[in-house]
Amino acid sequence: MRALLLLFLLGVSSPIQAEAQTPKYSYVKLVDTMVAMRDGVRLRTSIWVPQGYIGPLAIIFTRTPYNIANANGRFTGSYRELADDGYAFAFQDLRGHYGSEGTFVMQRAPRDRSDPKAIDEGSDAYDTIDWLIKRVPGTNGRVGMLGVSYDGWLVVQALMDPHPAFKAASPQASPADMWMGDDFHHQGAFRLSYGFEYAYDMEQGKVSKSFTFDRADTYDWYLALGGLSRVNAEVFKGTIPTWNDYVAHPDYDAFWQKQAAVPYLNHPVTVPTLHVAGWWDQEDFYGPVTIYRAMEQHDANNMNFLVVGPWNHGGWGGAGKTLGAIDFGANTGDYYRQELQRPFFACHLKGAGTGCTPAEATLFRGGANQWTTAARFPRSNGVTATPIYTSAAGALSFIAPMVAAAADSFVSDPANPVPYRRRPIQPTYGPGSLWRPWLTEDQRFVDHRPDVLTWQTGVLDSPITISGEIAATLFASTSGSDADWVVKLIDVYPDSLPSPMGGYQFMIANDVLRGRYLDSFEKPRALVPGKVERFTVDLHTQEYTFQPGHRIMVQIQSTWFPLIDRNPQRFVPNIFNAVASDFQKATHAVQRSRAYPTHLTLPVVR
Ligand code: PG9
Repeated sequence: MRALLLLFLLGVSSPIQAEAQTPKYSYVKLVDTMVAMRDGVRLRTSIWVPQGYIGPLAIIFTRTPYNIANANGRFTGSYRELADDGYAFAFQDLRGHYGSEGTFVMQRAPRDRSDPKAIDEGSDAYDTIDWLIKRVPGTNGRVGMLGVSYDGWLVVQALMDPHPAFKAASPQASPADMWMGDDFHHQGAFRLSYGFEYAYDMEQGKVSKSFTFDRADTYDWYLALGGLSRVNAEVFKGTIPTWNDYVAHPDYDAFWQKQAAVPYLNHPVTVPTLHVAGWWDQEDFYGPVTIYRAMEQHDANNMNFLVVGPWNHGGWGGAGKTLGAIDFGANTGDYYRQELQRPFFACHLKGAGTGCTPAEATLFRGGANQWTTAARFPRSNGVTATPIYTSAAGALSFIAPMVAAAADSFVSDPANPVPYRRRPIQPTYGPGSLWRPWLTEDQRFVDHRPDVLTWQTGVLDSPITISGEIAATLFASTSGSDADWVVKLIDVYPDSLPSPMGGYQFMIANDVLRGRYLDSFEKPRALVPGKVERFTVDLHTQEYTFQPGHRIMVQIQSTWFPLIDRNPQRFVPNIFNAVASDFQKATHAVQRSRAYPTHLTLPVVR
């Protein structure tokens, strides 16, 4: 009855559908309607309310490119604790996808504020919040937003110029910068399989559809492509706008800089915000931590908080006890949703409880398998930046090398690139795909390869805990004129454990740098064959304990395929235009001498 009344007041004619069930409330779809934005484009929006709830409702709002038709599934999934508390939930298809009008633009750059007619995802969020509080009767006028990944990025866009009724935000796994560290590139290296498959999926039509590969193992398919120039010549034929953008903007130019979130968050934090990230997020780990850190610069009123758990992309929506073969000992996802997310929204949106200000940073410490908190992240006290060096005979040591000249070298062959995960590599989101947990895969599947260099410590006799930023400093050369550097920090489990965990090589930090960006991400340059250069590879942050009985391992390789496209190893101005004959074998050498001490810098907790 209440739902019928609200529907009448909203002035819309869609039929009510009693669909979703949650343990505490049944949610009914109050309305499924088109909401007009400031430029007249209408976005499909649905609102769900709990039957039998007494009192004014706060609104939780999620925008998505992934179709709101089945949004009620969230009430028994990742939103179940929130659903139990009773909210009006609003869901909206963003422009140009599924039920919404307008044009979809991948990661639409924030609008020019001096143009009153301009729109962006932030203005769409603003206009919708305005509509929600004016048109949905019986609410308390407070709106929260949350979402994972693209949906999380849409929360961040709404934070750039927040509506006054926007009272709590949780951007989760939001990308920050698609060239620097999220889905499409990492430090200049193109994420081929994701960049190709996701762009096709989102842009071949208004409704998502996966690319059909004619090979069972996409490693074979991508290798047979030869140079990336064949993608438009033979596959996409210019029809996928995001692919055309990759080709037109191979370097960190204004196109990518304008899209990156951080410069637009350069104002005091006024909306309490809970950022969420997973240490083993295979898509967007760089983003949430970067956005948290940027907003923290403007958080005089302590409204900005971070949670990082032992999760892959969105893993906090499930139990979160295991990821791949790794067992974290407790249901960390349940803990997050119940103990952090639920109280945060209840406090800010309903004035209930004390969850408004969680710890500044709540971090799950893998290895020790426990939650910790920090007053700052990265921590400013109790951590020493400690170099660990590559040494002779595959040793990894806290003692700097003393030899005058020494190096480890390998031949990197673009015709035989190192797979990033065990083959066959299924389409990213295809049936049986092992994409989601791949960052936890046992790295033994490649460590015997001649093009993967490995160094490890002896067995540790006491724990080593790290917390904060990890970086690799490589003194390296190539016989070619361009090279990629992939660095992996690994926890090697004791051999005494039962199989498959005995000797398991668990990667805890990793990333890639495309050598041509040695001096500048905007202006690539050819490397001088044979010249030793200093390359810094950002391995981002971790909170982790290497336990006694374990070893610390570092691997360096130059290919990670087809996660990362192959570097031709001969400098060409734009790798997206490369043809098969541009690719050549090269010998790479990683130095380990007094003058050139290749090392990782670990944030060791004292
Ligand atoms: N990782 C996905 C994505 C987000 C934003 C842009 C492009 C891709 C996602 O899971 O939504």
